[in-house]
Amino acid sequence: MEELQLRQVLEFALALAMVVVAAADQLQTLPGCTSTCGGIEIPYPFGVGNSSNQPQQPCYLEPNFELVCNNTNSNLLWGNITVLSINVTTHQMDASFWVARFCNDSNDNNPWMLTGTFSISRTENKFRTVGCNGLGYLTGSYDNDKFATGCATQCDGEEFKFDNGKCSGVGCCQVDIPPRMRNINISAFNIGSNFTHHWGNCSYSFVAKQDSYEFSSAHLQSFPDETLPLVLDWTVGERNCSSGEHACKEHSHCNDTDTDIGYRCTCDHGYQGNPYLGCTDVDECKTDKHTCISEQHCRNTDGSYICVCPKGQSGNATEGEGCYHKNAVTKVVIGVATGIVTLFVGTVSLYLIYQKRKLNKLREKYFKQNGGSILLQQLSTRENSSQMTQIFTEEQLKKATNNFDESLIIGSGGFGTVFKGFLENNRIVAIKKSKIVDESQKEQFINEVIVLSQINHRNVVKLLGCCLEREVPLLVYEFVENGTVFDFLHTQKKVNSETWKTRMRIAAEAAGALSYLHSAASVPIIHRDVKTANILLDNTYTAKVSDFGASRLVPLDQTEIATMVQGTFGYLDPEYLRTSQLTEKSDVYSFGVVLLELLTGEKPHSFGRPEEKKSLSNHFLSCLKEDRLFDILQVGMVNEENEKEIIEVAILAARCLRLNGEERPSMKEVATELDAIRQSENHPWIHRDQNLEETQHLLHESSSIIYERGEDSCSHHNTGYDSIRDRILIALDNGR
Ligand SMILES: *[C@@H]1O[C@H](CO)[C@@H](O)[C@H](O)[C@H]1NC(C)=O
Ligand SMILES: *[C@@H]1O[C@H](CO)[C@@H](O)[C@H](O)[C@H]1NC(C)=O
Ligand SMILES: *[C@@H]1O[C@H](CO)[C@@H](O)[C@H](O)[C@H]1NC(C)=O
Ligand SMILES: *[C@@H]1O[C@H](CO)[C@@H](O)[C@H](O)[C@H]1NC(C)=O
Ligand SMILES: *[C@@H]1O[C@H](CO)[C@@H](O)[C@H](O)[C@H]1NC(C)=O
Ligand SMILES: *[C@@H]1O[C@H](CO)[C@@H](O)[C@H](O)[C@H]1NC(C)=O
Ligand SMILES: *[C@@H]1O[C@H](CO)[C@@H](O)[C@H](O)[C@H]1NC(C)=O
Ligand SMILES: *[C@@H]1O[C@H](CO)[C@@H](O)[C@H](O)[C@H]1NC(C)=O
Ligand SMILES: *[C@@H]1O[C@H](CO)[C@@H](O)[C@H](O)[C@H]1NC(C)=O
Ligand SMILES: *[C@@H]1O[C@H](CO)[C@@H](O)[C@H](O)[C@H]1NC(C)=O
Ligand SMILES: CC(=O)N[C@H]1CO[C@H](CO)[C@@H](O)[C@@H]1O
Repeated sequence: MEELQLRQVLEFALALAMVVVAAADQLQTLPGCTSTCGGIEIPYPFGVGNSSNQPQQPCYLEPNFELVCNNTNSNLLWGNITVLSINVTTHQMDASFWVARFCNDSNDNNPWMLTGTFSISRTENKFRTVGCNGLGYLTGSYDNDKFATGCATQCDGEEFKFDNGKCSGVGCCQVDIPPRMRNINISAFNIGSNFTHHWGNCSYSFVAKQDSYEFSSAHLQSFPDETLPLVLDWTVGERNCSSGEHACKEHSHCNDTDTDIGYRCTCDHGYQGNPYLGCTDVDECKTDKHTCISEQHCRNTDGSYICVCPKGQSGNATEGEGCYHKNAVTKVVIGVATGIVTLFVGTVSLYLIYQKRKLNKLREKYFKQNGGSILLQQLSTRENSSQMTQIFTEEQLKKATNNFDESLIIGSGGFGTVFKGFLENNRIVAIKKSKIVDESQKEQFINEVIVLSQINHRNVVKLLGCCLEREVPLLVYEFVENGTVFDFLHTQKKVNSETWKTRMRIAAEAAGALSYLHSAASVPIIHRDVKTANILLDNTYTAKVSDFGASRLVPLDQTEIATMVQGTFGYLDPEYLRTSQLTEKSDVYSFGVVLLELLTGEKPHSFGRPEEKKSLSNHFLSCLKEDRLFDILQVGMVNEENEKEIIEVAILAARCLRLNGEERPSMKEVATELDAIRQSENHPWIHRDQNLEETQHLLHESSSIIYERGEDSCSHHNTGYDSIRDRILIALDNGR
């Protein structure tokens, strides 16, 4: 029951809504105004009286549009013209107007009309005269100028052929209405007085809608109509569109193309209705105005429409084209492909974001682990900013080395790899990438980085900065061009006394640097890996000690011993190996080996040599013991002048190589002694004068060394310098 009632209510509401919509659709008047009179619609701007809603509100736009409805005979009057219809689209008004008549030499009717701004439609009307002696005039005025037109028709004879249905000029003549014709006055006359009255005695003239009158010969005797419809063109106002305000409402526009007085309003394209009240959208789909295949393919839009294919189809829904079913398989494939691509892109981007975050976190972690915060703290308290250790980002160094390009490797070994790098300011650097780092030595490493970065010694390779964002920190050094002393020595084939001078200088410079680092810095810095491969040469062959202290990064675990032996075998302090006690004297021992290399041009250890000569230091010492020093020196280097120097250096080397670290000279002593030897080299007269005394001293020195060891034997070569044996033996006797 209730359901039924509800349905009824709904149906009623729906019906009401439809009525309202329909009413709104047809609304042509202002609210509260009479919309029809005698079945004739009265569209705004025309209107009758005032609005019933608002008594002071006229229903018409201007006085010119005021109509009167005679309720008695339901006549709609515009002045005393009876209105037949009004069209807001064409801007025309049909009205019935009197026919002028002339009979028996007298005017029967002479109608006239004041049209105001309205004009007689040229396109719709004709001026006609009917009669056989007829003459018709149409006069009108424009502004104050009067003008007239008209036509005459005469027909004589008893048997006359008329063109019924046509106003051909026989019995009926017609002329066009002149433009801008207003306030008309129609007159009809008979031509002359002598005419036969066979065809009737009257003439009729009228302005009428073209097809509203059809001539017939019968009309010559009795004209059927007192009135005929004529068409008036109407416009609004007296001014044109460009003169400001107009009465055109929404979705309409003002048009004065064809008007001489006033303007017209027209709905915009795609809209319909009364432009003086506001136009509404045309639902083209409901009309036949659309070009779609059918109404089902049409979607109305505001002011227009679109043609669409039904769901699941594609193509062009415009007439003549066509919609077609999408291939289901294609659809699935496209769908799946799109899904996969979306998923892939999504996953990849998520993964990349995740990786990036992970990397950043890792970098932060390593930075902390590698003592980055300590370093930052240290740096912040530092005053001299020019000496500042730079903290490089991993990105910077990757860029500098073209992502650690193998072609930029300038050295590698147990410690890791050294790359040549180009910083953004075009500075060339050497970037050292260590292999593994001992966790417990992180702080020590940082301290060393700080200390080393402060060192500004011309014979120490400068540490420029580091990168801590990696598991293993990267160190950035100044780039030294001419390779290592090791390469310099072992590629030199021919030697002479000049060679010796250069080697002496290199030895003195390296010793000076090591001495400085052992004593001058606040914390003694032990190199631990002094060897010719770690002494670099710049473009003026100035020695630069490198890898200083960094060797501490290499922990002494099992794997590292192997690499250690590989890299520094032959230089290693035997005492340090035995006790694991690291002192400055370990560097002194290694430096002793370096001196041996400079003296002999031999590698510190060579498996290619016979058993007793494998270790250069042992071989050297046994040679010295057997007074065969000149057997082991590089051939071609010794001459009369430098002989003594060479002996002095050999003895210094032997002291450096003492098994007991405490008996070795300090690095400072070594440096001082080397400088002194070089001094005497520069002043040969001193050398000669003190020759005997010096030699005595030398012999004493070497004797104490030689008796420390007694193993290996020196192989016999005839060098022509055997006499030194005697001198050394004498010295031994003296010393003991
Ligand atoms: C209609 O309204 C006008 C003012 O707009 C007023 O002068 C006139 O008297 C009104 N006519 C009637 C019949 O109320
Ligand atoms: C209305 O029409 C009747 C009959 O034709 C006429 O007598 C009357 O005067 C008309 N009224 C007006 C106001 O025109
Ligand atoms: C129309 O009305 C005017 C007065 O308003 C009158 O003078 C004229 O004769 C009338 N014309 C016709 C054809 O009735
Ligand atoms: C007005 O004229 C247009 C064009 O001739 C026609 O389509 C329309 O139906 C007419 N409107 C009325 C209300 O007579
Ligand atoms: C015109 O004259 C004829 C005859 O002379 C007469 O019968 C007729 O009534 C007249 N018509 C008019 C309108 O006076
Ligand atoms: C109309 O024309 C006739 C004849 O030309 C003339 O007598 C009459 O006064 C004119 N009427 C008006 C209102 O102009
Ligand atoms: C009028 O017609 C009569 C007879 O048809 C003729 O005799 C007379 O001359 C005509 N008058 C004129 C002015 O044409
Ligand atoms: C509109 O009217 C103004 C005067 O009111 C005139 O100067 C102008 O030329 C007119 N424009 C058109 C397009 O008729
Ligand atoms: C203005 O009206 C004329 C005829 O009255 C028409 O040809 C023209 O297209 C109209 N212009 C606009 C913009 O509606
Ligand atoms: C549909 O076809 C019509 C007529 O061939 C063409 O004007 C229109 O641009 C086409 N529409 C689309 C969306 O291709
Ligand atoms: C058709 C018609 O009524 N004709 C008349 C015209 O007037 C003359 C005299 O004035 C008549 O004789 C005709 O009969």
